[in-house]
Amino acid sequence: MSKGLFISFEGTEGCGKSTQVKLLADRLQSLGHRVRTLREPGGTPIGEEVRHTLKHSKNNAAMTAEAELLLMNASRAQLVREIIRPALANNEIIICDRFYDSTTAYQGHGRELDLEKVKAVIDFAVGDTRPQVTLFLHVPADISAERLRSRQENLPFVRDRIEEADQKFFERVAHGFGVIAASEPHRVKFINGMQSVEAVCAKIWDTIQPVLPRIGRW
Ligand code: Z5A
Repeated sequence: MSKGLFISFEGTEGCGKSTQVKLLADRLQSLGHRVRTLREPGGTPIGEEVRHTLKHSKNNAAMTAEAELLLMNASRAQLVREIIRPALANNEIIICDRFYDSTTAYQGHGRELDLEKVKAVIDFAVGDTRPQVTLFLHVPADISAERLRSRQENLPFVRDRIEEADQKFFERVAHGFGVIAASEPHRVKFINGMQSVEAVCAKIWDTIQPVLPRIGRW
């Protein structure tokens, strides 16, 4: 009998993942499912410290691409073993805001690290714990940047090392997500993130609903 369900959300910054993670979790919970929402990097006390180091620490400016790759996967290795595996064994639904496709896109394509080495690090971090369904929210780069800008206008400024990368980096990341989606169409579902929040939510539901009966209801 299959155990739990593991769903990941992927896409470039501001594509609407966090908005849709919450909407999907609320809907599943209202139907009686046990749902756990997580984010990467982070999701555990250790992972949240690693997240701070990766993004906001005042000492992180000199971080190398290799250190970034390993820290992302240190956070992931902890999350998989501390939270995801026990929750799946307990028949819960995991919804994760980013998982290893982000490493392939950002550290592999974006930072231009060797893709085979990136894959080996990911494999070591996750073992056989992999999402059954990945929702790839696609928005063009200019919309991604615009959404981030408008959100930041309403929040106090917090420096983020990864967001300081140049435009070419983000173009490579966007290309990387396209390559991933094309290479694994059975798992990675392309969702047009340019529609209204409600329309994106409906499309996601159409994708997720058919896989729910496999794990039943509680
Ligand atoms: N990273 C990595 O390099 N390697 C890895 O392995 C992993 C991650 C796991 C995590 O940042 C960073 O780590 C990220 C990748 C890297 N770096 N960058 N740059 P994060 O967790 O802080 O943030 P994020 O994952 O990039 O997502 P985000 O910026 O929080 O955006 P989002 O969750 O995709 O979007 P949102 O918050 O739901 O929406 C953004 C805004 O758009 C907001 O104002 C919404 O109200 C609005 N919105 C949402 N949907 C719509 C629609 N449909 N229409 C119009 N407006 C909308």
